[in-house]
Amino acid sequence: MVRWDERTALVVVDVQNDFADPGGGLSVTGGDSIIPAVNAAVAAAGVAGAGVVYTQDWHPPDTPHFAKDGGVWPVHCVQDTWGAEFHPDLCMAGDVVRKGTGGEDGYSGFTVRDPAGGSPTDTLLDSLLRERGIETVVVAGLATDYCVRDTALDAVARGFATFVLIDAVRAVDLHPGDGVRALEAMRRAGVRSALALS
Ligand code: VGL
Ligand code: ZN
Repeated sequence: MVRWDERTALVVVDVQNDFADPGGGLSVTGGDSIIPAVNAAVAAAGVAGAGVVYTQDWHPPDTPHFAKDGGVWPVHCVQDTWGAEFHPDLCMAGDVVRKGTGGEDGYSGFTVRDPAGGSPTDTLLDSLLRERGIETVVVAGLATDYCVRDTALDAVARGFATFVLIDAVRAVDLHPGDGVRALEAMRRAGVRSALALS
């Protein structure tokens, strides 16, 4: 059970058209079905004075993140396109942290990786949480087996008490079972599971 308070922040990961809409460039099966649960968490956080931060995958048209440029993914979340916009049903009530803006690779909301050297640099997420005195991070969004997993693992590694809302995440499941394995990896690292809807 998450106890929402001023020292807790909900991090909503990449609930953007390309992931959440069935017609999106990297559509996650059932991606849009999590939105009511995500919105319930946004509302619960708001009532309790907890923070809400939204991450936004924000790629340039050419990036080694994409298969056409040597990476693994179909083109998705290109800056200033429909696919990169937040899903229209998502309740917005907080700051946005963009990632991948300069063509960097990586999945976590906390870091991006230089596509050449692979060395990580921080996004604004960590400083945003720390300047508000956040101690607990609650993660929801897309996708369980990539950006949700890496964001939750980074949160726990950075010393935040960390929860994942299992009814407010969905997996890409490129290989069957990836989502389940990601939840297991999070659990092993000390991430606790909770429900957005109860
Ligand atoms: C993501 C693959 C590529 C995600 C982002 O948000 O989980 N997955 N870019
Ligand atoms: Zn991406």
